Amino acid sequence: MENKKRKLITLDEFTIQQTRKFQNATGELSALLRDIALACKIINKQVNIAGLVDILGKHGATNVQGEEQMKLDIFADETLINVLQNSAECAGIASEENDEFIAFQDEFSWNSKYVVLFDPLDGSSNIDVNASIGTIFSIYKRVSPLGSPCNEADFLQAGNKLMAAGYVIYGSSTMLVYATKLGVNGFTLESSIGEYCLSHPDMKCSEQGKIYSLNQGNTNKYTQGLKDYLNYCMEENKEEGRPLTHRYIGSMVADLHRTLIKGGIFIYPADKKNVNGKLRLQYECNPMALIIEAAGGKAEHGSGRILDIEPTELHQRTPIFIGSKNMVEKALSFTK
Ligand code: P6P
Repeated sequence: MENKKRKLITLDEFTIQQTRKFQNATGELSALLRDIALACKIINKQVNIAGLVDILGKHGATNVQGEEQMKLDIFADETLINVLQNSAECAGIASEENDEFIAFQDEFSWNSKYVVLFDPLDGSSNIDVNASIGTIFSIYKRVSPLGSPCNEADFLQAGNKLMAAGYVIYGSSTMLVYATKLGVNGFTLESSIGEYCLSHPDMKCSEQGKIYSLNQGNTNKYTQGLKDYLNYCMEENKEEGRPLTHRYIGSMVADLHRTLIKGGIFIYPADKKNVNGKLRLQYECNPMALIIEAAGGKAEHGSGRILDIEPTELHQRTPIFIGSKNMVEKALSFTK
């Protein structure tokens, strides 16, 4: 019999196949991923036509971080909230764009097993210059009792309790990448059929890379150890393949997606201005840390794993050194 042509595997088909690997899985996590994927298809449509409709530019408000909200930020946030509110699997959400978490107040949601945290449109300051931006999400199983609204404890779980995490990057193509303890898989949106199709099975972050990524404009605020590491990256050493290449898009999703695909290290350290770093733990650093660790990389805050941080506040920040295992270890040997 002739070989069957390789069939397109959609996100739904893939997550259902994955569910079968867990004995007592019920398919609820697959359904939740499908809901998030739907919300991001809706966001993707707006992102792609952002230049044509009056959705560019500033919304005229600031979020809990004091950052100016872009109109697309708000659209993305509201889209995710609306879709997840109607999901059978989500009890509530927390978002970069909202000061407090939102516990959905209907009996159906009270019996839902999961909560979702997200940065609805990371890198949104890049929207007007058409650079890649993205949605980042974390999925936790509730610790609060079913049959009642979710509560703060559900949203303050350490990253090592994550059930799944992922991102959608709105770039030259739209890709959804998500991780569970089974590994990391990437899906490219085939717009003509409206399906995310498996394009990057079993993604791995190489142990070594040639790219370092951080905002070098902040160098005068960095510690001496980090300055020494930057000099090491820029030093000529042919045997060790240096100088390294510097790439920085200023959009975490885009910088981390490149790091996952090509290897490298991404750093957003603490500095004199951002004493705890700039990036948020619960919906930027933890989800990316799960993905990179599940792909064989490393994600540290300077003296331990990002995923082991016990959160105390919803919007707390953390320094982050993330990417190829050997590069993270080398960087930390300078900064510790
Ligand atoms: P800086 C975008 O605003 C963001 O939150 C991340 O996506 C990105 O990695 C970082 O901030 C860029 O920060 O200070 O270099 O502009």
